[in-house]
Amino acid sequence: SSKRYQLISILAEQGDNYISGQMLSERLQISRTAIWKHMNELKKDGYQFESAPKKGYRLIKKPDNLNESTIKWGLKTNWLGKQIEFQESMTSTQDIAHDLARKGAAHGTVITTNNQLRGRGRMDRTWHSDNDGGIWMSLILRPDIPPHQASQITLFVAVTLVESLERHTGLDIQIKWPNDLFINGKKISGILTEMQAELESIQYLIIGFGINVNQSMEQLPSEINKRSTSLRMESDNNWDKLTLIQQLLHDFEKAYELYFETGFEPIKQKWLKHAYKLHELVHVKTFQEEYDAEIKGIYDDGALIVTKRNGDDERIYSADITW
Ligand code: BTX
Repeated sequence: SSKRYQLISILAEQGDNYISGQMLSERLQISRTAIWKHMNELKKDGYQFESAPKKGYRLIKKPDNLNESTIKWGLKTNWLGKQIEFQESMTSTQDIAHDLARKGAAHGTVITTNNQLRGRGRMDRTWHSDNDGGIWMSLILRPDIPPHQASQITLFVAVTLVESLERHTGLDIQIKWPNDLFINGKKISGILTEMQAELESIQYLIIGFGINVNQSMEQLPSEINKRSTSLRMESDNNWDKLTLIQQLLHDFEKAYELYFETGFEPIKQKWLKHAYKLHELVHVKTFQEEYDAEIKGIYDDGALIVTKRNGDDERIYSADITW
């Protein structure tokens, strides 16, 4: 309930200080008995409170498992994650997100789970996520942009995830067009952008991303474990998913606002800074043809620009790039 989250955030604001039951009751506009009931529910989630006569209450411990309230507690965003849908297990956060968005879920709604039974990538490929080693998340966004601008958003998301993950883990991360993140030549994350749009306007975007966080090599399926990796494998550190999620959401919100202020150019520059195989020869496979070409950059509409062997530049909107 929203009163419960308000209660947690008020207590969190106080830090080590006590706040009186009277004060809580005034700020939340509920009775002291109701507050006490909410606290009992929160204890079941792993929160611990301390109470002292004449002083009131303070929060002394928050649970470290992932759920709606632990993600919200200490989340420093203004609109991203005000609504969070969490379940221990989901078919795919994308599917749940589409469902919620159709029913009118707000811009900034976050859907996340500890494991997906049918995680998917582009073109119905499987995204292996039936374990709690990763972050599996979808965001519902309702930007006021024309549908053709949505491909910029995919590149924006890639840049934002890279910068956030680099900042908090210290690792070096590259972007493989259009939507994969790589560390040391291995895939660590994939991004899937889906949208519901009319001719002129976007109804909603669903940004899905999966990040391998704490899996060991053995925990990744054998079909992919030579080509993929996790933050833990690259850093010898077990990462706290809850903290990473809160940092990601906070960084994402800031970057999103900045993108709408400054436009695509800064994103493009950052993208190029992190581009994997820039100016190198790769193999391009589109629906129509296959050829070798050199990666030259990206275009404002999100297309990849490659230079073919005969010197011609080509803009690519949909393709698999390999080497
Ligand atoms: P993609 O089609 O570019 O990549 C899918 C390919 O990546 C697979 O065919 C496989 O080779 C490889 N792969 C599968 N699982 C993993 C993994 N865990 N780590 C590394 N490589 C893998 C990329 O699609 C977009 C993926 C988006 C996933 C998120 S998770 C939250 C949301 N819900 C959902 O169902 N999908 C998105």
